[in-house]
Amino acid sequence: KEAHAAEFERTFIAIKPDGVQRGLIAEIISRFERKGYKLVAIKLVIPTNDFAQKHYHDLKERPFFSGLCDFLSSGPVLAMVWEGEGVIKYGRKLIGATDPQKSEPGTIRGDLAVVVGRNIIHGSDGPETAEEEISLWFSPNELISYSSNAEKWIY
Ligand code: RTP
Repeated sequence: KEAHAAEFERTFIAIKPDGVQRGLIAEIISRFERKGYKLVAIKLVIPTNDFAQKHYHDLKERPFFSGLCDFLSSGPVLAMVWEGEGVIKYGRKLIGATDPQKSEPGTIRGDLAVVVGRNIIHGSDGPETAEEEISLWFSPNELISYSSNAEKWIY
């Protein structure tokens, strides 16, 4: 039972329009699934530019901000919430460094992306942003709590 509190850690993961259009949804989901994390919310959405600006509000002052928001709102984004012990930090590890030129082989960006402006996936960078991003993208009733027999193998 104690394990449940740890499992309850949740992070927001989004496959950006380039990842969706390149047909990488299954590949990316499969890496989180095989690791042993649990999918608790998922939907395909085309965010408005306003919404993209909200999502990236921390980067408002950066020179690439408007291009980034235009890009995020340019097509379908697969928004997800993944749950499990250490999922925020380890999710970032599965994803790899922001710049695909620097991400290690074996990571999602290292294996599947080339340039920083088209790095196919987003993952929350800490507990506060995870909470903030989950509540921006999902309403509480879209987050599914469930247990399965496999749970005895998920720590
Ligand atoms: P993410 O949240 O997407 O995992 O990325 P991050 O925190 O590692 O990187 P951050 O600095 O928050 O940047 C967010 C996204 O902005 C785009 N970016 N473009 N020089 C550029 O053109 C540039 N730098 C960053 C990337 O798509 C990055 O994921």
